[in-house]
Amino acid sequence: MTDTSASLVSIETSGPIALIKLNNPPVNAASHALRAGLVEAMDTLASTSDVKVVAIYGAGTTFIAGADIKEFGMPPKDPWLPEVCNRIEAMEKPVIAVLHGNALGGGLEVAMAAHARIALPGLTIGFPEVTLGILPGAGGTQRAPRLAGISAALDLITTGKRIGAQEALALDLVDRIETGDPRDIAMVAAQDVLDGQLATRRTGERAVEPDPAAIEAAKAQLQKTQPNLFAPHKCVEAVAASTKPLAEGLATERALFEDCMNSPQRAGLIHAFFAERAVTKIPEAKETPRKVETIGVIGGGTMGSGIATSCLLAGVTVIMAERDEEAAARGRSIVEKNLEGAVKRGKLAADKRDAILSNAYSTTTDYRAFADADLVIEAVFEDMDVKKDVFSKLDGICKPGAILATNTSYLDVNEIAAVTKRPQDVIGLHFFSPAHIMRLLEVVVADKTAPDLVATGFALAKRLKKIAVRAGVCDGFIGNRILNTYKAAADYLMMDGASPEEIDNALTNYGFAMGPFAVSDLAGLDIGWAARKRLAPTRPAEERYVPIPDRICEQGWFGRKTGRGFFVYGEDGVTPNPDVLKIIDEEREKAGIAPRSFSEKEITDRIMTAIIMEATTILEDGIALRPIDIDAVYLFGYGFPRFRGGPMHTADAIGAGELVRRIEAYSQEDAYFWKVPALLSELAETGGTFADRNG
Ligand code: 3H9
Repeated sequence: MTDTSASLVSIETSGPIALIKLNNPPVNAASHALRAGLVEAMDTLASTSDVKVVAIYGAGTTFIAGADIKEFGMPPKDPWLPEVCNRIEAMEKPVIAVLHGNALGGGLEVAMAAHARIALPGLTIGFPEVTLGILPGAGGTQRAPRLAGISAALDLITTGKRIGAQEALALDLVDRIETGDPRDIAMVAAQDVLDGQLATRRTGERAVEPDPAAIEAAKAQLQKTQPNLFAPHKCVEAVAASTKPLAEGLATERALFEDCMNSPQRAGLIHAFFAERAVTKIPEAKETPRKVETIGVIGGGTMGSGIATSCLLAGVTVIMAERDEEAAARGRSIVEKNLEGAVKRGKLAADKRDAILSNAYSTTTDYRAFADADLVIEAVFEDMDVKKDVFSKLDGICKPGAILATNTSYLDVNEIAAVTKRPQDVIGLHFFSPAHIMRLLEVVVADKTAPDLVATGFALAKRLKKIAVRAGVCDGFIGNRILNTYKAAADYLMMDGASPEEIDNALTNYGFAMGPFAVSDLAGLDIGWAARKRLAPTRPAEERYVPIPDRICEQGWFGRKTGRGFFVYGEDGVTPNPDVLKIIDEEREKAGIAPRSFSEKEITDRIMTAIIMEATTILEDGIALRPIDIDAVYLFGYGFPRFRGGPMHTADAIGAGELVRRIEAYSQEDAYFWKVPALLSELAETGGTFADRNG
């Protein structure tokens, strides 16, 4: 046996069998070097007469996780992945692919260009391209229908969903499932080809059964569910071309792929992909996290129960404290309902749920039950005195080294930590409701928080399958501080002439999951009301105050939970609240405001400018580490349109100069609210971008 190359692509030959090992850690991305190596290997083996069969497999944990996303946006370098796939398919000698770990996007395309595919049981396959704003551009839209049929190919390609080996086998995307080491399986499978035990065939030579009904159904569905997105519609067009001869279909795919690559949505979605990973790069990353096996949760309301559910689903033992038995029972029933939801969604087996409830979850009315807990998270009422009381009690009860965390969404974590004798063990872990569903976790680092505590927060987030973002202490941290400004801008628009419905519609048309007024109704208008009352004594006289939300709360309308807020939540759907429209008219009249109309563009321009303005001051204040951290907070916690990449990515797309111009124009109306942050002026003057500051 000879190992002819120690590079990313190495060949090992054994008589008539050649094995190609791909070794490009961590995920064997099809970078330029890997692509070039694969073509070189094909050329070498084509002319090695002793070799009769070729098998490709991946080293490490995976086959190929796709094209190298880091190369997107750079000048393309030959050979492109489509050429690599075509070269593999064109081989005279049979080529098989052995798939383990992930065969995603370009990885699956390489596999489909081979003449047979063997899967290992833990394999995940899929076409995530659409989630990156592109389409499978290396023959995936042409070869998947040839193997799995148009309907199944459309489903995989337009959703980006990932499936396992069994499902791949059922769809004929793989030919066999074998258990063992990828190299050994490659060797055996190659021998099987030689022995006539494994059939091989070029995918491109297969015919596609036309399915116009499936194409039309996919188009109609996407028009309804994804009208704002560019790539899914192009995916359908590309798959529709698969009934043409291969070369023609591939040419159509290439043209549509280029359209996607040139779309700003592609840049936004890829930025979102990297944002999810960039946020883990924190100064404390090298610290060893503390052990967290048992967690105490204080408060069994929606938030506390959501946190408990999230921890239980991750295999952590939870003790939940409430003030009396009745409240504890209520908390328990919410956790049970949440877990039942997980069972219904297929995320949890019913017997596992029963085991969790009997072995890993308990309730108490006595904080002494937390004596041995590794971490206690309080999710009690948002009131500084209440929180201080909780923390001083925990300080007296919890073991040394236990982590004391607050889930406060606004309050000063330094002040809370100061009531304990162990401020180094105090941290903010700000979950978002519903906490067992929402992916964002703000890890709020107070002045004295120990570095290993920060690392523990991030490790816990990973375990809970959440995205942690490091934040400093200020009123509202990253997310809610921006939200306050966002909501104020929306309130000013409402006061000056736009209706809550018009504002929400403008934002949802822009791509937000929900508009600001629907969000307030969902969160509960009483929460903002309490915060406004708390801040009233310190509110500067120059600040413009919109009394409409207070007037709504005075009626006892707190949003969804009371059936009424900015909107009415009736059996026949959600409609504008006519009484709120009356309140708005009254308040405008009192303030002497003649309402004017706002176009959708003006609404979104003002709101986006307000968001970016506050986000920039957050950066200046050092509350967020980098612009991309702010993007992650808004993408994963606030329903910001993913295809726009987050507020700071959007700021770069708008341009600092234009943002400064807008703020200066708006400040003619309200110079207190609209102020140009120094950093934005600097970027406008120097031609710099926020992206330059992502490190
Ligand atoms: C495509 O294939 C287009 C084609 O149709 C071709 C057209 C011509 N490239 O997620 P992790 C990095 S589009 C470059 O933390 P995990 C990632 O940034 C592509 N880098 O690990 C991270 O780097 P760092 C379609 C990539 O174990 C490190 O690898 N494919 C790529 O939790 C570890 O990643 C996809 O969309 C990449 N393709 O999950 C697959 N993938 O350490 C995207 C990862 O510096 N990838 N990195 O932060 C994934 O879904 C997950 O990474 C995977 C591993 C499941 C593979």
